[in-house]
Amino acid sequence: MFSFFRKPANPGLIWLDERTARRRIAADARTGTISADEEAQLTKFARDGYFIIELDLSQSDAAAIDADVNRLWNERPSNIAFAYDSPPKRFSSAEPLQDRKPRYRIHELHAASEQALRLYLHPLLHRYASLILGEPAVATQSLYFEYGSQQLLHRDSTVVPTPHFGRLVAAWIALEDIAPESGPLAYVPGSQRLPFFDFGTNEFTYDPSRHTPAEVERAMTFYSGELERSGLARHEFVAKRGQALIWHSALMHGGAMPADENRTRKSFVVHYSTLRGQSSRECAVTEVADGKLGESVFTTTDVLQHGEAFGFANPLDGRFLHRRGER
Ligand SMILES: O=C(O)CCC(=O)C(=O)O
Ligand SMILES: [Fe+2]
Repeated sequence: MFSFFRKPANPGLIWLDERTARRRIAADARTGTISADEEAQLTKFARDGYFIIELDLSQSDAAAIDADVNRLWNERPSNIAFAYDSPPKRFSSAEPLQDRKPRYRIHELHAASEQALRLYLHPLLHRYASLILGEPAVATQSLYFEYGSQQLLHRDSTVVPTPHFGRLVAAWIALEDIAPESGPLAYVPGSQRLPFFDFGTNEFTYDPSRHTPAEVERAMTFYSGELERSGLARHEFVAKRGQALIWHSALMHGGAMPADENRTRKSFVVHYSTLRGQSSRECAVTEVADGKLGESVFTTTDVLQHGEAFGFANPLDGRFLHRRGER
């Protein structure tokens, strides 16, 4: 009805954002292409921009990840990186007593932990990521958090670049029962439909090498204004170990402010893009090389496979690309 009065569609749409989505999901269920569970979850995703599933993650699986994280802080290898906000640093430059503190994250833990690798290539997550993207997915990166991230609400498609805007989906997995005071994952159902801030001419992804702090400020003001105007409610995911929340690349989410930031909030995040659209994966680390502080950028084209699940190998084990931002 009155479809010609509808606002222009958001950029970066996927098939689940189209008006035909409900019909197509039902048709796929009728032909047996998707199961009844998948039908229910995709229907929820089309409406709310997320859904929650249960993964097999036993107490001892989670304990194995704890042990792997402890080992990284003890052995401090150079091919795994940790970070707060800025580009990550190699573990080899870590000061465990100072650096292992609230908000830190580990990049590509799957390269140093068998259980993290199992989650990175988990068949159920890959099945859903592929259904959402409408084609085979590839895990592009993993992030481990020991404490709440305290990240402001944001949309991944505007901060995690992908070759095709919006061809991105993410999964957040609880590695322990999450305490409400530890700063759970926060998210706003339905917010995937809000408009995007345009940095230029149809440019929606933040590029730290070109966009100024003033532009970032304008984008933040734009998004908080849109969110407020929408009246959409913010939820918190007080998850049990093994529960995973899968979200749309435009769903607003972040880390709630913890009442006790020293309370652990162990979680593992995997981002996925399309196997066909993404041929390599880059990662920058901040480090001193030739006496100068700057970023070294590495890349990999190696893709790990487990059954029908695909995921990029660790870029820090890959090829050196270039240095940038020498100071
Ligand atoms: O774990 C969190 O608090 C947020 C993580 C997040 O935003 C992400 O990995 O995209
Ligand atoms: Fe995010």
